[in-house]
Amino acid sequence: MSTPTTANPDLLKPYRDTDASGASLRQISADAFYVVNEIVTKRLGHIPIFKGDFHLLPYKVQRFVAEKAELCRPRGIYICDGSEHEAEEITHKLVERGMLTPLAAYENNYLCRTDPKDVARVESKTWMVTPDKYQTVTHTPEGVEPMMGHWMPPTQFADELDARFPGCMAGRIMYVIPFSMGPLGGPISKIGVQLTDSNYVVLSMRVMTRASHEVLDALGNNDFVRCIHSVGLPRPVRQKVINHWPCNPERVIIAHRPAQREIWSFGSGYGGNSLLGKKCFALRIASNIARDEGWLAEHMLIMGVTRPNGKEHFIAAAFPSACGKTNLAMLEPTLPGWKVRCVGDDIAWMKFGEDGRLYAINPEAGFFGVAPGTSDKTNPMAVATFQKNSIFTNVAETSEGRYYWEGLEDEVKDKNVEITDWLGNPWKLGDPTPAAHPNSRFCAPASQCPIIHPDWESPNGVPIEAIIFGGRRPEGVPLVFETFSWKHGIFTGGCLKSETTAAAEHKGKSVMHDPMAMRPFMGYNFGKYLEHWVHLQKGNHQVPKIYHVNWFRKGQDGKFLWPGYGENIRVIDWIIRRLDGEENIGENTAIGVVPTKGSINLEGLGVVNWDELMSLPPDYWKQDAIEVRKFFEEQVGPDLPPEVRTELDEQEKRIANL
Ligand code: GTP
Ligand code: SPV
Ligand code: MN
Repeated sequence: MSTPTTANPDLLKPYRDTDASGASLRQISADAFYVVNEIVTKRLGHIPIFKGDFHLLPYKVQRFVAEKAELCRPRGIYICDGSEHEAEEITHKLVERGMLTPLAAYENNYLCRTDPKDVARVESKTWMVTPDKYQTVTHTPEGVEPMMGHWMPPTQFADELDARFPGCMAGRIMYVIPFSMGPLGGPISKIGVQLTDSNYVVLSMRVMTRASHEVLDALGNNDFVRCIHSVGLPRPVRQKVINHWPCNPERVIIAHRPAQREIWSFGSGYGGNSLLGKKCFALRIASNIARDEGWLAEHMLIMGVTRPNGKEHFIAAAFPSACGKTNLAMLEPTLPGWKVRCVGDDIAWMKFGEDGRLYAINPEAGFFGVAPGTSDKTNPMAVATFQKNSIFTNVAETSEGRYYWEGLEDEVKDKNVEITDWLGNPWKLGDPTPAAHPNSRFCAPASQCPIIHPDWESPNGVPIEAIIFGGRRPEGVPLVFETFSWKHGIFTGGCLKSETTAAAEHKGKSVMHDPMAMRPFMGYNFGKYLEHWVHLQKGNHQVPKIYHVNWFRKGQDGKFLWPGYGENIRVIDWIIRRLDGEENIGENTAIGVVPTKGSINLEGLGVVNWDELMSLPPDYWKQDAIEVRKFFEEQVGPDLPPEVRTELDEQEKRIANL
């Protein structure tokens, strides 16, 4: 491994250095640049480059890598090129080490088991670092903890970093992953560089983002989002490493500096904690960029729905984590003549075009989907997607080399097949503990989805006509309703609530506020966020109609009242007919326009209790109105935009008359 001593002559020219917000543009002379570059390469001199050519990196990336390498002290640096060969090499190593197990029944599918203490996002340890507290959180009364966003002052952040990152990669390799969120070079796309000491993260980022060497060429002198991730367990390791999964659960921190477009993650290797392109970049950081630039970064799926008449409509939908986005995005319609194609299953970046329509791209390149509940019956398209080149984390495994989880009971042909649960213990059908962790996930390339939309990589995106909000609401909330206006839709999104799921650390099932399905992902003051939405209705902007759905209402017997999954096309049909201007299929209620009896096609469904499914129990809604008022007063308070406050007041009056 050669030790670089001189600077790359190509780089010996003046360059423009912008801070991430573009605020301070300063010029550095060639001389000054030479000095800086000398320092950078000298620093790096002690750390070998295992792969890639450091000198071919754009200068800003060199400086980023060198600084962080100096801080984290890895035993070597590996610059990823995103190639197949690279993935094979890393996979091979992980199989040898026992971190990945090939699932022999498929092509290039692998199982990974984490340390059981590292299985989900950790909301309580996720922070936004801003000089002013109220850039991050709303003004809440004394003693009321803000629910949306966690603020950390910069001074504390510096201490927290100092206590964790120096030397944190000792004995490990620091991988450098250049990646693009969105099609490379697209007008809405953005570039990031993630440093990580987890090779599992490298393999997953390859699937979830467009990670390649071309990203560096496209980057040039432009800025990029800086992502620094460490499992937080330098070698030699003192504690026992479980399942070959290094992590440091007691010391987890996931911190964002939005002004610097920078993400620091320590201690966890799983999901949104470590695949920093996903929630950290594409939601928390991107929502800040979006606010500055006048667009939206949202926790939404994007689907194209073609009706029997051949006309296609694009819809975006925001549901909280583990509430059905992946399933809706890949829905297999039960109604004849309908076709659904998937653009994205988790995140949408949306920007108004010159024609006034709202265009959405999926910034991701893969699906990191909830495994339990996914089957040929519920989501055959997801199943088809992950038959090859996929990583399964914390699922169970059969002796035939297949994956297994709750929901696949009927698909196990040989009932005597041996199953090993996610913890590595023998498990039998009917055992009381779950075979797979409830937040176990598949990680699969979106391009493998049989119904991926032909325009899913269109750099300009697809035009959105409707936005749907929804959550798990076991009682009171009808299957579907249309909101009265853009502003009423924003208010309704702001009221979003859902039963908690295993996607985060919350224990037990309780209905929690999850406004706009963004509570865990809010990148700045929620009141300002609502204001940003409100102000998008201007000029020639054709704002989408906004709907609310609830697949999860339960009857007296505790069972779901609605069959869900592929049958949800019936609700989409109603929504599209409304978009088309069919007035007589809806009736005004206190909370919005609810389907008139019989206006949703239920043909062939068997018994559906329409009245129970669609009713608005007055007692429930009066109680809810009090709670919603309290939520907005306490949690948003003076930051609540007047337009949304008006909606709150008016809905309260309507509900009082129920
Ligand atoms: P994240 O990836 O965490 O953002 O989740 P998601 O919103 O994409 O949720 P997903 O589609 O993975 O669904 C989560 C769980 O809800 C799975 O176990 C599904 O089987 C279940 N689910 C999805 N759609 C429906 C539905 O229409 N009805 C019912 N009853 N369950 C559903
Ligand atoms: C979610 O929790 O909404 C997810 C999974 O999509 S994670 O990437 O872990 O955030
Ligand atoms: Mn999600």
